[in-house]
Amino acid sequence: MRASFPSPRAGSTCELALVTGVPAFTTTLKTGSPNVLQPDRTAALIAAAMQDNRLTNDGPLVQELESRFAAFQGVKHAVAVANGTLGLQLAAWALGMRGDILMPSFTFIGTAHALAWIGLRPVFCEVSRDTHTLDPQRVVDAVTSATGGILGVHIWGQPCDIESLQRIAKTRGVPLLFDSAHACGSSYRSVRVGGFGDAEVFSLHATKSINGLEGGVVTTNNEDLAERVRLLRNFGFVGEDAVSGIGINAKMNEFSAAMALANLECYDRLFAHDREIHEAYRHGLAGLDGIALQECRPDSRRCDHYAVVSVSETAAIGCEALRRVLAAENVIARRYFFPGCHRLPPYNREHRSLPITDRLCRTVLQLPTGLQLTPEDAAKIAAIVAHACEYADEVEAVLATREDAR
Ligand code: T4K
Repeated sequence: MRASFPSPRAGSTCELALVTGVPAFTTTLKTGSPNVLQPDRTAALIAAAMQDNRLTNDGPLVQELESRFAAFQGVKHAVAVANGTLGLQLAAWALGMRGDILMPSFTFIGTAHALAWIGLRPVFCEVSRDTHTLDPQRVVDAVTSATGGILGVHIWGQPCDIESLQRIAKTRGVPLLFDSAHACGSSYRSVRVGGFGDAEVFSLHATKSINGLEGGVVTTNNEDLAERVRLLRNFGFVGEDAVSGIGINAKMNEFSAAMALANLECYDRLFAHDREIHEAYRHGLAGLDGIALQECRPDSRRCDHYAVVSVSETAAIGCEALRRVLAAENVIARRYFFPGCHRLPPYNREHRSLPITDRLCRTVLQLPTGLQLTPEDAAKIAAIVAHACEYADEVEAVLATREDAR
């Protein structure tokens, strides 16, 4: 193994695994690694569901999850669905969204795909460089007669500038939907997200803070809208053999609900743990030129499930080089959402100039969080980043050798 690594420069004191071949962590730490907070409780709930032979189709665990989730997010209605993507589609459909939907490009490709799949046209607007969420002024600039809705994304759990987006949507008379896939537990001006705009959509994917294997929740304070989403998620059935109209299968199953319920019960533990992880990263990265942990807007409180680091042009090391340094240490950092939806097919057929989005895609890196690591591990990762900055020249030289060898 060791032979595949270049010899450290004579006299070098660089201790990075990229150079020495000896990783700092023996277990791989992954950005997005699922958290299972109560395995025994989850297993017991699943066993009971099997015992009762109640597995899906609006079962008791799904109903329990809906009522607990609504209480948790402080919203009147929560409709559980099979995943966040379907949740976005159902909500957009139920809201009667048509034509062009103004949304950020700086998001998971699934956000754009969800709209395009049901015949809507994502129109990408620029985001704010500080919050990474839609820049309201750019939304105003992008409105045309074809605009049929606005989709804000609370990226990294950071709530959008909700008040401004609500004002724009109201003035233009278009529906406002929030992709809250990352935002379980986040709040805006002391109010938990979930009841803003016309509806919000959460993801309970295994990689999210509340893990339901796969899953999503549509939330709203509008009873009629919630009812429409309920009908849509179950083929439009209003009785055993009558339908209200077109519908689809977007039902959550009981196993997913069991996992999500058990995790939701212990959310505070994960929330507090991730806060400590953030603190360790913040402390360890402080003082590094051009490298900083992304902070929450002062008017919001964010769940800290994502640890987002910006690696700007003034940093000693580049974002991709840093990702590779960390990978050699068994730390899997991610470059969400490189290269940006507007640069991926089919959306790249239209040219959109989004310099802030492009820059974020180039310079933003996500680090591991969750129960897989301790705050001490996070401090160690931050120390690796600092060490990589110190030995940036050596890192670049090693990476160049690797490229040559390909
Ligand atoms: N809107 C936004 C803003 C979103 O971020 C998402 C989803 C959606 C909408 C759509 O919601 P859903 O329809 O998904 O409910 C993940 C997820 O698949 C996706 O849900 C998520 N966003 C997206 C940001 O990330 P990857 O590509 O990161 O997953 P993957 O397989 O690389 O897993 C991450 C790491 O965790 C890997 O190192 C492997 C590890 N892992 C993963 C799973 C699933 C495990 O160790 N065990 C596991 O079971 O996509």
